[in-house]
Amino acid sequence: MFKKILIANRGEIALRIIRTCKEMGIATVAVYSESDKDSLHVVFADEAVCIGPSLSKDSYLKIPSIISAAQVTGADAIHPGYGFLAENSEFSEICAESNIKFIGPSPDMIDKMGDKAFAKSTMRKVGVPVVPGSDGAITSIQEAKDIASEIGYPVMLKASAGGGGKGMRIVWNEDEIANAYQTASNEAEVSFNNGELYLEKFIEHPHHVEIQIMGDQFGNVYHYSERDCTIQRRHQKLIEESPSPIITEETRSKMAEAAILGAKSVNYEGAGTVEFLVDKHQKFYFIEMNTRIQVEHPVTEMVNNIDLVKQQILVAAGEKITEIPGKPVGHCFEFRINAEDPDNNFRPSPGKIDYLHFPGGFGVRIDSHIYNQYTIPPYYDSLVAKLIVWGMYREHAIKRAIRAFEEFAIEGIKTTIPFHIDVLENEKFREADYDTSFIDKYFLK
Ligand code: MV4
Repeated sequence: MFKKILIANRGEIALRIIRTCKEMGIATVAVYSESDKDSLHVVFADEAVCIGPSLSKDSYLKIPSIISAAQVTGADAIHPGYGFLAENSEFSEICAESNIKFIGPSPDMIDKMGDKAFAKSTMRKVGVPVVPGSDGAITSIQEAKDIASEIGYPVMLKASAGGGGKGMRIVWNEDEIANAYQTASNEAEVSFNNGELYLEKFIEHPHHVEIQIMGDQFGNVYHYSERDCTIQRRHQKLIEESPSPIITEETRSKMAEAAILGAKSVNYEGAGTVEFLVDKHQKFYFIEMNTRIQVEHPVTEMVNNIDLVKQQILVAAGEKITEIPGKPVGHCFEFRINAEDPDNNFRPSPGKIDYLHFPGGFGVRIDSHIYNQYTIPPYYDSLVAKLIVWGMYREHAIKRAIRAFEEFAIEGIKTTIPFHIDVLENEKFREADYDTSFIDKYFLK
C-alpha cells in the first residue's frame, strides 16, 4: 500500500481524500496556493507545500511544482481529485515517468475518453446504445447537413474535446446549421484549442443518468447505483440523487449492463462514470465517460455504503476489489452549496463568512472545507459545501433535507441554499415530474 499520498487539489475534495487516507493509515501531503494558506486541507494534511500564487495556472495546474512537491516530501502516489489535472493525460504520464502512482486511469485511457467523439464511436462499436448521429467527428458543414437531414432535426453540435456544455449548440433546422457550426467550432477552438465537432440527435426533455463503475487491475469491473443529475443550470449540476426517481428496474439493469460492457471492452481501471441520457420512453443513450472521481460521488456512497475514494486507492495500489456492491439501501440527495447569489443570476459571491452553522443529525452529511470567519477566495470554483441527505425513501430524504436546511446558517456571503429550499418545496420536484428544462421553467428570475 502507498505510504504517502499527495493530494493535487483544494477545497472540499482535498479534505474528502485526506479523511479516507487517515482512515487507511496513509500519510498525506496537501499542496496549496498563496490564497489557500488558511484552507482546511492545509490544516488536516500531515504536511503541506505551497506551490505558487493564487491563479490556478500558476499553482494547481502547474505540473512541475506539483511533481517537485511530491518528490521533496517523498509521496509515492498522487490523487488528483476532480477538475484541475484530474483528466490531464500529460500529468498522468509525467507521474508515471517520475515513479509516482497517479490514482486514476492510464494516460491513454484519459485521452481516449477525453475525445468525446472517439469515446462515443468506441462504445457504439461494442454494442452500447449511443445517441444517433455522426460516427466520430465531422469535418464540414456539408457533412453536418447530410447527417442531420438523415436523422432529422433538431440536432446538437458538440465539441469533441468538450463535455459539460462548452462548444455545444442546438440546431432546429437546416437554415441554422452553418452558423451554429461556426460558433460552436470557434468556441471549442478558444476553450480547448481544438475546434473539432460531432453531431447527434437532440433528445428532448431527457434525464441525465450516470452509472458509477470501478475497475481493478485484474479485469474486474463493478457498477454501483446510478445518479440522476438532471437538475442543472447552464450545465452546472446543482442537485443529484440516487436512485434515479424515473427509471424502471428494467432500464436500471440494462443501463448498468451497458456501462459494464463499455468499461470492460476498453479494460477500464479505476473509478469511472458512464453518462447516459434517458428519454421519456425509457430509451437510454451513452453520451460521455468521465475518468475521475466526481463531485456527486457521495450519493452513490450513501446508498451503497461504500467509500469510493478508498476503493480508488486500493485498486491503484494493485489490489483486487473485494467490497462488491450489493443491493442499494434508501435514497440520497446531494445539494451543491455554491457561493453564488440565486437572486442575481447566480453571480459569484466570494468573501468572508461572518457566521456559520452546519446541520447535523441522522442521515445528514456535510462535505466542506469552510469554517466560521473563513474568507472564500475569488479565484476558484464557487462550491463551498455539499449537503448530502439520506433517507429510507425519497419523500423521507426530502423532508430531512428541508429540516437540515432549516438548521443551516451561512452569513456574510450569498449561497444557493434559498434556491435548494425552493426546489424542495416545488410540487413537481416532489413528484419527480421534472426534466432538463426544470430550472428554466420554474426558477428563471
Ligand atoms: C444533450 C441533450 C439532448 N440531446 N445531448 C450534455 C452535457 C450536459 N451538461 C448537457 N447535455 C445535454 N446533452 C443530446 N443529444 C441535452 C443536454 C442537456 C441537459 C442534459 C441533462 C441535464 C440538463 C441539461 C440541460 C441542458 C442540456
